[in-house]
Parts: sequence; structure tokens; C-alpha cells
Amino acid sequence: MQAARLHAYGGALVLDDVPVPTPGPGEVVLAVEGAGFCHSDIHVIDGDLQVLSRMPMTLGHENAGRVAAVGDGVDTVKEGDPVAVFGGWGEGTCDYCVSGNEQLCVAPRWVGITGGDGGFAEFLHVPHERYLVRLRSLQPKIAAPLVDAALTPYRAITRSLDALQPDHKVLVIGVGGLGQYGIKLLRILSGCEVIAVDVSSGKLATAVQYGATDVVDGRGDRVAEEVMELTNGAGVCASFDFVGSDQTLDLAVRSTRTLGKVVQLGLAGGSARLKVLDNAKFEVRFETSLWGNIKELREVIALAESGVLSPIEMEFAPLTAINDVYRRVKEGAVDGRVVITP
Ligand code: FEH
Ligand code: ZN
Repeated sequence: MQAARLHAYGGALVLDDVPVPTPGPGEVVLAVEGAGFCHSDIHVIDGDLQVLSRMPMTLGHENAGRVAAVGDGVDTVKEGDPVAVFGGWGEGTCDYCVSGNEQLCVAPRWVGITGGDGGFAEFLHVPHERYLVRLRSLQPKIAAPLVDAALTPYRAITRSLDALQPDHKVLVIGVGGLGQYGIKLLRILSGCEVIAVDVSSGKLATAVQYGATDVVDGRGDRVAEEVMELTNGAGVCASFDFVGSDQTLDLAVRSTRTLGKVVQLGLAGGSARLKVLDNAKFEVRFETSLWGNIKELREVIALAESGVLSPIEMEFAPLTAINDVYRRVKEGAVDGRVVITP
């Protein structure tokens, strides 16, 4: 089968012919119908995040498809079933795995990253049926971005509800795939009005389309001041930084009101600095948030299946176009999410 594999950091993905996987006991093999291209894939390919357990590695951690084969003992899915695939696989025995947060495992086996080969391929081996979420009405290629672009903001938002007060605004920095689902989910789950910041006019227009009430162009030289003016000087109740650079983290901290919360989701390599009576108000909480767990994925998919969470804009591209996709995503030329359809 064809698979897009990384052979060296800084190199291009290579389309290799590799064996079709077969399922052992308790395991499942999918025919991949959708594999989202995440900004984290850029960081991995470029070597900014040297997290791969081995190379060559087939990337793709945001996957969905149809069951092609099941191993002995698998009884929750059967051949032909459409499914989305939780990708934060763990080793199964550490505190995080046994408490339902495999994505935080001490020895993570994330699909397409630190564990098995990912979904930029015709078939995907899944080590246990518990990682599969059955789709009812959603097409797999539409559901794929829910696995990361929606799941990641969903976890961060549901863990911040105590800070999200509908009589205060919330700040979203970075309106890529995750930020777009973040805006939608904030409107659904918190009712707060959303201020969106991005350096792309197109993405700011998309932010408004998805429910942002105010937008601020991140290329300006008064961004923090504009955000404060939009909150009448009070600051936002929470800031979600989907970029994670020094500048965006500083903006998030400066914009957050006393007793508010800053959440870092983006992995651009920045560091947050909180200095009271300098860039931070009083008792501001700072938290990083990473991906989501199996139960949270089931909840996000239920929101999408019910129509409450509508899909963001998607582009679909064949496996053969994956290096062009890498270039376009890196250049910021993609508005929503690109889904590879092998
Ligand atoms: C992917 C690869 C490495 C670190 C983090 C990620 C996230 O995109 C997973 O949601
Ligand atoms: Zn991702």
C-alpha cells in the first residue's frame, strides 16, 4: 500500500510502498478515508518537534475511515463500519492511562508520532478497538478533523468552564483549524462573546462567520490595547492561545482579567511569562492543554453528529499531493483544514 513517510527531520514526506497491516487479537485495520493535516505535522516534519519514536514513520494523527479487517475477539465493530480513531494511544498501565487520559501517558504511543504508523496511508493499524468511535451520520473524511482540531479545544474549554462567564468576553488567538473549532465550541459551551486575533484577514473573516463578535488584526501595533478596549478595560475572562509563540502568549496574559485563565494549546515554541503588576492581573491562572481523551472524543463526535457542532471548511487532497499540502499549510495559505483522502 502507499504511505507518506518521514525519513529524516527537515526532509519531505516520501510516498513509499509498504505492506498492508493485518490485525492481531483485539486489533483493527481501517481503510483510511480521511487524515487531517495538522500544524503539528509541520513542526514534526521541520524537526522543531523531534518526537518521532522512529523513522521512517508514516505521519497522520487525525484519522477516520472504514473497518477493513478485525482481529480475534473484536466485537464492537465489524467490517465496513465507519469510525473515527482516537490517536493519543498509551502503554496502558501508568496513572494517566488507568485514569482515562491515555493521551498524557508517561510513554505515549501516539499514532503517527511516537507509536504506530499514522493515517497518511491507505490502511491504518489500530492496536485496540477502544480507540474507535462509531460514526452514525458523519462521513469519515468530514469526521477526521474532529479527532484533533475539535477535540483539542473541546478539552481545553470544558476544563475552563469555571472561568468562562457569559457576561465577559473570551479571547481566541490563532484562527487555524483548532482556533476555528475553538470559536464554534466556545459559543456552544460557554455563551461568551469571542474576540479573535489572527494575522490573516481571511482567517479573521472566517472567525466572524463561525461566531466571533470582534476581530483584531494581529499585525497591528496596538493589539493588546485593542483587546482591552473591546472589554472596556476589564480584560477577557479567558484567553486560548492556539499559536503559542512568545508574542501570542504575552498577548494572552496581558488580555486576561483578574481571576481569569490563560490556556496554551499552540506549540510554536514560545514561553509564557506572568509578572503581577507588570503583564499579569491578580490571580490569573495559566494552563497548558494537550489533545483530549477517548471520552472527550466521544462527546465531540456526538455534538457533531447531532448537528450542534457544524464542520469547519475543509479541503480534500490525495496522498500524492501531501508535500504540496505541507507547503500550503506552512505558508498559511489554507483557511480551514486539509484532509488527506488516500
Ligand atoms: C501532535 C504532535 C506532537 C505534539 C502535539 C501534537 C498535537 O497536534 C496533538 O493534538
Ligand atoms: Zn494535531
